[in-house]
Amino acid sequence: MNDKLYVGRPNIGSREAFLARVNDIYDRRWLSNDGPYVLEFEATMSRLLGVKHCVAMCNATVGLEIAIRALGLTGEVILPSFTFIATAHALQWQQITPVFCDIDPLTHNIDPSKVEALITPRTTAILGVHLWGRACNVEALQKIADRHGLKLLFDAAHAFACSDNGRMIGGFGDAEVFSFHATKFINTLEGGIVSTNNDDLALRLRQMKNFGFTGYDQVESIGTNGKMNEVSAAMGLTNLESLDEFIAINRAHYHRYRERLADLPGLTVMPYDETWKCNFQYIVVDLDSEIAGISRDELVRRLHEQGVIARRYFFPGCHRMEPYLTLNPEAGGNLPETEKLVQRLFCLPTGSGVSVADLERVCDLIRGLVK
Ligand code: T4K
Repeated sequence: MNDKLYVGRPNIGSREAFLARVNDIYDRRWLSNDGPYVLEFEATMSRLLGVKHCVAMCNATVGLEIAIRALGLTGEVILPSFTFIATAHALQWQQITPVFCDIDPLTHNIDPSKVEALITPRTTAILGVHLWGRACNVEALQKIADRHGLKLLFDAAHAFACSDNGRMIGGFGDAEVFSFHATKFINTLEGGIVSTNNDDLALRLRQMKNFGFTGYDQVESIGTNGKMNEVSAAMGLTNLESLDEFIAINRAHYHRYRERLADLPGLTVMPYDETWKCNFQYIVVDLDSEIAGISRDELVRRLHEQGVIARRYFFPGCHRMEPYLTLNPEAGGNLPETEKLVQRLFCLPTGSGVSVADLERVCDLIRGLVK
């Protein structure tokens, strides 16, 4: 298994630093419930993102669910279909209808010009996704939200250490939700944070992730268990010590992929705007199969045969997965750009688990498959 190359292979920092922290956890016997490492992780995140509050969670899906609840969302919420299924599930799980909006084919993010037509009296929010770490058109979405009295939430699962122009992602809208899952650029094994500049919202998030407790034996509202544990925070703090190194590796891999695959007909490695801060976490390839002489799925299949586990993120789009397909089988009719893109894109392995030699092998394989 280990000789295979996976998209999503974790970046891991110093073993010694992590184990030293785990030793501390043993000594302290403080394992969860706002332990010292979780508090340090939250404070570090607030500083890095330039945001007032970062509330650590057990994962981003639960973080989204809690943020949605803490913001009082109901009815319908507008979001892209071109995202990981968790974005839609976090709404549907709470009986809120996800209303899928088409994307901008250049940015792959929700297209603000298509949002207003989807607003109904039941709409309570827009949920943007900063896909691949590239910021949504935050300004346009905020204007629409303000005009219609809607909340604005961002799924920033991919966007840690990324910026929109000069501002770090983390302080936009009412709140933003980051993932630190194993496959993410910085991981806490499993984990996430919700970031916000709103004091009241931060307090509600903190209470909701801890069963609604407001003090010993005192529960004032419904809550769940969304807490991050100490080992996760220890992993996060350790990995953050290698943040610059991980970005440098990702950036170098990205440039090498762009260089080696530049001349292939019908194939483009998606560009990042390097005037913005960027984690280069995903190497996203757009394939025009007619020009390339091979279909996307055949190319991915042939790579898998050679042990390169490329991924068709985010195929086939949430609207074609259940329960959304059954609830609205016609949704695809309003999502022409999404429908096109899900047939064309795939992701290649990168990160600190991929060596330069691995990367050259992946490029050689692709060069041999595309005419
Ligand atoms: N919103 C967005 C936009 C997201 O992308 C995600 C998560 C979320 C919300 C929710 O965040 P969390 O609740 O997870 O914090 C994976 C991840 O499980 C998922 O977290 C991530 N997005 C998504 C993009 O990728 P799958 O279904 O592709 O997982 P899986 O098991 O196929 O793993 C992916 C690859 O990673 C495998 O090829 C092997 C490799 N891998 C994985 C793990 C866990 C490793 O090499 N080592 C590992 O420990 O969803």
